[in-house]
Amino acid sequence: MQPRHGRFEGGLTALAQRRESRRGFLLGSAKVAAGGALAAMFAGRAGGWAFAQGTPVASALASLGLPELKITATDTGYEGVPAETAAGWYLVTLSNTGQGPATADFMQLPQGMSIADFQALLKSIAGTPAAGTPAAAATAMAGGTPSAEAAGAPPPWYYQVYMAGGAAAAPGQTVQAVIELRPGDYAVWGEDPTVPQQPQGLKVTGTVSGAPPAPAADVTVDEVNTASGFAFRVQGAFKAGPQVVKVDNTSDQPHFILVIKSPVALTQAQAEQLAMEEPNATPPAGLNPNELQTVALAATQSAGATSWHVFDLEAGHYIIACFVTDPKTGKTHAMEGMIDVFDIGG
Ligand SMILES: [Cu+2]
Repeated sequence: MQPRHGRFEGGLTALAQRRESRRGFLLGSAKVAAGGALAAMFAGRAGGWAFAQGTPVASALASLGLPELKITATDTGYEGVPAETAAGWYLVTLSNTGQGPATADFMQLPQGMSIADFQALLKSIAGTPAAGTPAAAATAMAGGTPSAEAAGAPPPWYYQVYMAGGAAAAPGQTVQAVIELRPGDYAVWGEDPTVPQQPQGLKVTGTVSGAPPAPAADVTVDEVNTASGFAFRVQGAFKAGPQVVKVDNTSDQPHFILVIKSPVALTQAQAEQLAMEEPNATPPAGLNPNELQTVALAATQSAGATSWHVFDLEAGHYIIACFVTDPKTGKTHAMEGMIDVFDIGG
């Protein structure tokens, strides 16, 4: 179990933090996981979601006429997930009525793993008596074999299964995404073993037919392999207000895009430094880490997956990053180059 996976590992970090505060343990910590001051900021002190209130449901994706999966995330689970649906492209509309931020990611389960097995697996991570220690959870993940190597280890299947992606929403918010559901058995889950939403099973039958949708995108983010690891290739410019963002994973590992708002402008080098630094390292001058906020997320999608999202951004300074761990190096993708800065003018 050599791979280390950000999301699972992030959940572990989160567990430790939960004793102090429930506030930061959800998406922020889950998305940042191992590695770097930036990660630590979200795990412990920041990571609060800040969204424009009353964001209207974006019509840009709704007008495609795709079948819709209307899902409500509550403080305990997901409502509106059908037991079974036909393969194809879907508009996912996620409404969050819970107290904390919520994610609904559509991840196929590996061969032989039922949704009950997956729920039990997450429980074993989040609910072990010594929960909060990476070793305890890693042991659970590794099937009970204690090993320093396995600390925070993710299951290797995580890097092999199809993940369509999904949406994430702050409390009270409704967010839309367009994803491709290929045939198979899915878990709709929060991408973190410690979130309160119980994963739900979804069987997708038949085959995907017809051309994929082609909504006009304001920004396209290609997720690519590079000599040093991974990178975002951003085409177009992020702007203020709701916008459609196409995410194309053409690399060979899964990625998410965490959109982080910074109170101060950061250079690319500073952002990279944040991703590399030790958790307690001094942040760049002028940056109060507590003021970093998660404002949007394109949920994890596997290699070869394409999705569209509506990000509603305001003027300001931003970082986009992926903190999935590269099993080949043990580093987060951000540490390998999958981090960028951009500004949106007022
Ligand atoms: Cu990544």
